[in-house]
Amino acid sequence: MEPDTSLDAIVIGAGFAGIYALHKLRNELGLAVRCFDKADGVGGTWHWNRYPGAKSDSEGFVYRYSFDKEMLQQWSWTNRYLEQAEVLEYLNAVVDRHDLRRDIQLETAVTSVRWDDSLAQWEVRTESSKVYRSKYLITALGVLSEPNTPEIPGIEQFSGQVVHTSRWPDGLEVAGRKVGVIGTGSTGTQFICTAAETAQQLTVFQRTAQYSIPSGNGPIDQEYLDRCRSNYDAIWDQVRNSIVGCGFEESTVPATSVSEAERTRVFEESWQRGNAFHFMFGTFNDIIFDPAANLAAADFVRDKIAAIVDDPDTARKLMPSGYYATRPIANKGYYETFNRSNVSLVSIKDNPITRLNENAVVTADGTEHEIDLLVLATGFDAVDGGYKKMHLTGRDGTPISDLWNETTAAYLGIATHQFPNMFMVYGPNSVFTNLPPGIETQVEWITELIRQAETRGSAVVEVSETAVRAWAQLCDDIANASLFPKAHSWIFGANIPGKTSRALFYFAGLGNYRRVLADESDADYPNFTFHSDDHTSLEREHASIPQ
Ligand code: FAD
Ligand code: NA7
Repeated sequence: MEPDTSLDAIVIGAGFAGIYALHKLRNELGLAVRCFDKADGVGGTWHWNRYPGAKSDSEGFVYRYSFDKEMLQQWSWTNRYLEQAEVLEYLNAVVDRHDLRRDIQLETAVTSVRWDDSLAQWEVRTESSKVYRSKYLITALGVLSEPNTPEIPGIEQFSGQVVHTSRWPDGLEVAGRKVGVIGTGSTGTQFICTAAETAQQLTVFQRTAQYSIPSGNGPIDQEYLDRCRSNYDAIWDQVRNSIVGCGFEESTVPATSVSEAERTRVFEESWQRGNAFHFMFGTFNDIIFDPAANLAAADFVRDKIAAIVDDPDTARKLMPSGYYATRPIANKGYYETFNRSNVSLVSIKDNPITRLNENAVVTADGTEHEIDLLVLATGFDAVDGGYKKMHLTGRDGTPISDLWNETTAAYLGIATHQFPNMFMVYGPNSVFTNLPPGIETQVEWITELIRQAETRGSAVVEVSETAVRAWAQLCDDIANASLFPKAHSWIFGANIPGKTSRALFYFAGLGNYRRVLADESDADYPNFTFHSDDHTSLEREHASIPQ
């Protein structure tokens, strides 16, 4: 089949990142762009994750794009946090407003991508064996897109349904059913709170107890919307200069600098206010750095669990014991849910699952926990999962999985050596933040880099290996100065058996991250090489400055 050579850029993924990349590259730079997604609708995360209770845990006023000022004034939402359907509707509206749908090709899984050095182009092959070539490749594959599905012995004997939360089929109801759920991360806890309301019986299989902070979710009114709308310039300014980009000022006060009574007062105020990011970053500034501060926050949550949960044994099982240092989890009434008579908790740390039989989950103590629906809220092969799944090869046929075998890394989370003209949105080592402002930051920066390449008539833009390694090291160093690596979680790849655990994010905050990006572009991209149009000579127009 003849390749389609009509495109300047190919975007893979039609979530927040891919939609914006298509808009910037096509509508602003005037490139010929096509966006592929294997899903049958746009929206990425919000297309795939339709489980009961799916919602944002960033507050709605900052879980959106900032670029479309008119839309910020017009678009409404109903609760402090956004329901899955609301985000999906919003993203579809963005696609239509900016006339993007005609260049989005759905139900198109990209199965292999190859850099062709002789043509200085990317060759993209889809599941239906169609081949496309383009100068630029934007991978917007999503940090939480590739499901982690554990193998459970006996699954083939189970007569009920097994479903991963990120592949929830339309129309699947939990009402009146005997539901088992494995996983108590952000997803599992959201599902548990909602499913408990209608399931006949909900059995929660918990491996690691989590710190769940009240979200404070509830309806918002017109006054709230008006306040957001009239303050948006200031809101985005604050977000872009903050650490986690969640729309509140991070604290500058160490927990260890105040009395125990004052600490308790501040934690209580945040607990009542709601928002898990606020509890971790808005109360004190040392919770993820200082073990004593972390212990104070953790003890506060444990005391709450003891006070909320009626059954002492259930309360004991729900109490987390390690550092409070995973991505914060927020729910409305998570611990309260375990006081319901139709909800039971099984600690599979103490009593592991051994197998499924025809109608039950069997645990090591021999108990058969009867269910007819098993929900896997077991998370994702985060950040690089989608890259490794796609057969992606760079210069000299180097597979990305080989390049990342030792160190999964990308300079600024955006580019890696051996993969010229390929720009990742939220590749490894991107900034740890509320994602939409992080995504906008990256897409805007990538757009400017491509604009530069086009203005210079460059055929190839490539980052130096030195820069990639130095950035990954910096991300490790920053992470290692915090308590984050001490908790077992997907933000270090530690949730996937066999995956090397290392910093998959830059933890110094959005404000600092944006300054690093600005320094790179203001200094005329010292860590990138722009090769001339005569790609065979690979003549350097631009010297790379090793760090
Ligand atoms: P995605 O939305 O994941 O989109 C990636 C797309 O790429 C997918 O549609 C996928 O089908 C497609 N794709 C991947 N590989 C291929 C391929 N080979 N071929 C074709 N298509 C491909 N973040 C926050 O900041 N705040 C929140 O409150 C929040 N809540 C979340 C709740 C849930 C349940 C989940 C799972 C994630 C949440 N996140 C949250 C993270 C969320 O993923 C991001 O906020 C954001 O939606 C990511 O957008 P994206 O475009 O980068 O990736
Ligand atoms: P997470 O945070 O990775 O949580 C996954 C959960 O599933 C967690 O409780 C895991 O326990 C559990 N898990 C994973 N594998 C197994 C196996 N094999 N057996 C038992 N339990 C298992 O994913 P989420 O989807 O909840 O959240 C990801 C992000 O999405 C989140 O941060 C938001 O941004 C939205 P463990 O803790 O590993 O013991």
